[in-house]
Amino acid sequence: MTRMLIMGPPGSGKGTQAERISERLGVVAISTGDIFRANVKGGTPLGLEARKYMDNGDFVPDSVTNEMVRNRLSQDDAKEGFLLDGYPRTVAQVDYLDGILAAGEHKLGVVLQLTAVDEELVSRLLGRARETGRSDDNESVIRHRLALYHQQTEAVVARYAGRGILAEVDGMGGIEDVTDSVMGRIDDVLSAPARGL
Ligand code: B4P
Repeated sequence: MTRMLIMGPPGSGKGTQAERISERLGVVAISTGDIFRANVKGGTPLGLEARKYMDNGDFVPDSVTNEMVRNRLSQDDAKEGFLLDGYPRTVAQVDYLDGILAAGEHKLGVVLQLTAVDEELVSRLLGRARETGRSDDNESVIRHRLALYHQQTEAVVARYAGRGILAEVDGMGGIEDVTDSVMGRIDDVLSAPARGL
């Protein structure tokens, strides 16, 4: 079992691929976006707070998100390993996750980074908007989410690249092809010597 992250701009296929990796490796996939959406739907205090940010495409504040992730990672199904989807998105979240992992004497095994060009991302998300009507999938909000990714989350990717655990995967192909590439990259990184699992 391993501890992994999947990162990438909105629409790059994080949630799509996380589900498939989870099935293949038998590791629990935890999406911060899905947890927020479930809370919004349930009308919980966390959902009411998160909604103020999500509808505009802004990040939910680190204090709220970090606490939520800490609670989720303490549950039994995440004790032996997990695939975190959509977290961390800021360098402060990286520091916080480092603290959680260090407290359990754990390390990340691999950080997957899906890449795709912005115009493809916008087109995928507009497609999803037509199918599901997700409230943050309209063009101006999508472009704001992309800008935030470039401004804040690329620095997170750089941090993990500096640690030698980043596995970049081209997300521009079809879903099945991207899954094959992702699984190949996971094998490469996890079979390399001296990786913390
Ligand atoms: P997320 O739920 O993570 O939303 P997302 O970035 O759009 O990714 P998602 O996983 O849904 O989409 P995917 O790329 O798989 O976050 C939503 C919001 O929650 C954020 O804006 C923020 O407000 C908040 N939030 C979440 N985490 C946070 C954090 N850590 N800190 C602060 N705030 C946080 O897929 C998109 C579409 O592309 C789908 O329709 C899919 O079918 C399609 N697709 C995927 N792969 C494809 C392929 N290869 N070819 C064609 N189409 C493809």
